[in-house]
Amino acid sequence: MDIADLQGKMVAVLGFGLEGKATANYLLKHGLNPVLFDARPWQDWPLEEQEYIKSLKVNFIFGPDYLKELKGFNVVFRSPGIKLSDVQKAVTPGAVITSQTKWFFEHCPAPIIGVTGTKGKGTTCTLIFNILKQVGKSAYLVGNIGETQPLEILDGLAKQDFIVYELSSFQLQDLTKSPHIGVVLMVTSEHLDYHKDVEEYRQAKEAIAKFQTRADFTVYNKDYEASKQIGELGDGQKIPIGTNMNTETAFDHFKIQLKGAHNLENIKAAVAVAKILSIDEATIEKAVYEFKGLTHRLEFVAEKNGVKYYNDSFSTTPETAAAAIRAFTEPEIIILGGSSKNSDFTALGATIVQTKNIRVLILIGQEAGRIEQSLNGKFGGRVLRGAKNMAEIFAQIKPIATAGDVVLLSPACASFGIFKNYKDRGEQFSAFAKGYGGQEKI
Ligand code: UMA
Repeated sequence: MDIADLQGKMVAVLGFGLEGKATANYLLKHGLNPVLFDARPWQDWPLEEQEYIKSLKVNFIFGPDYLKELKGFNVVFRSPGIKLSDVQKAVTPGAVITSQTKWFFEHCPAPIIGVTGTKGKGTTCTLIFNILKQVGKSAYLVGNIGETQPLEILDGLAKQDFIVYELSSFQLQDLTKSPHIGVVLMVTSEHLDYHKDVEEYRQAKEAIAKFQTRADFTVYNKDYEASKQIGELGDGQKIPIGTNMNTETAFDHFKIQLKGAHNLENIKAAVAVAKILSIDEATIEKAVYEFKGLTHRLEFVAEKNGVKYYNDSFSTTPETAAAAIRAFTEPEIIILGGSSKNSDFTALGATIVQTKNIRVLILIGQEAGRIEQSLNGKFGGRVLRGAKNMAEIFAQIKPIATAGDVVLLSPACASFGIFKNYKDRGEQFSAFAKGYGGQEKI
């Protein structure tokens, strides 16, 4: 289906967040007249958003019953946060359900390097993007990372450009085309509040490799069963990576600024992609050594009185928190907890018990109790609970942190309840660590 095929059709844009806005603008630019749908009632939109929506001069159907109004629409662009199954149930039979990502994949003239995995996607994509930029390629970084929106750039793309696409399971699940280079990082449990079970979550990611031809490539982490299963799909040329597999490039580990063993896996994946693209060793090395990582991902934020503070607020799963915990040999004070995503904390609990350099756990939010239970009473350090905001967390840290300690925020949980989102949580942590957070409060 091409843009011209949409003329005269009833086109719906579902969800008016980042993706919905980009999609609506793309359709409007092409002379179409989409109708906007969103579960959020009109009166709940901030005034400036209302003004913006009005300025588009399109019809919109907002409110909790929005999906009921979908009947009769021929083409529906779904935002990733809206469940595909809900949309399938709501549309008239025969309607085309697509999305910004699906449309982009079907129309992009440039090779797409797609990266998926439970965690590490953003870091790996950014490193690949940096390597491509380093060799002077015209590259774009798009997708779940949320920077450039793909439909904003689609019309201007040419064959020689490169697209680095961070793909979440929500974006991958209905694709019928795979990227030219598909990267499958570690895949474990995540988003079980959205997907029915781990199996559905794994299946949702299959499109990263399933539709590849022999001219394509899959880089996958063979250490994770689910990654291996996904990576082995399709006809692409397979490049497994993993802990026991060295990249041909020998890195000086002291020069790598990214922390943690899991980040070495991300580096290996990015290097494998660079090799497929025949990028020279010196360029790869330079990009790897210069890369400091992303904000809120095991980011070093401050050192105060010999105590180092690391912000890993993006860590919203037990697996990522365990990986962050293992990244340090110094005595650790760890902040864990938040709102629930139905995660299983058993393995995280075991990691905490086994990691002898953990001095203190500061447990917060709804999941504090379940995390404490996962320790089975075997944790030798101190457990502090009850802090209700970042000021109270730092009030607990101050009297106990001593020179040489690492204070790590790697919550293993979503942030809602105490913070607006993971960014807010990480920003507040960084501000307090640097000494200017909430000064008027303490
Ligand atoms: N909405 C509905 N019905 C629903 C759910 C949402 O109408 O059932 C509406 C909301 O009221 C809101 C709009 O849809 O107005 C938001 O749409 P969205 O949730 O799809 O969010 P976008 O703003 O379009 O952002 C999405 C991704 N969000 C999700 O996948 C939930 C962003 O990833 C992504 O950066 C952006 O597209 C650009 O591609 C966020 C994320 O949390 C950061 N991703 C998950 C993750 O990384 O773990 C997958």
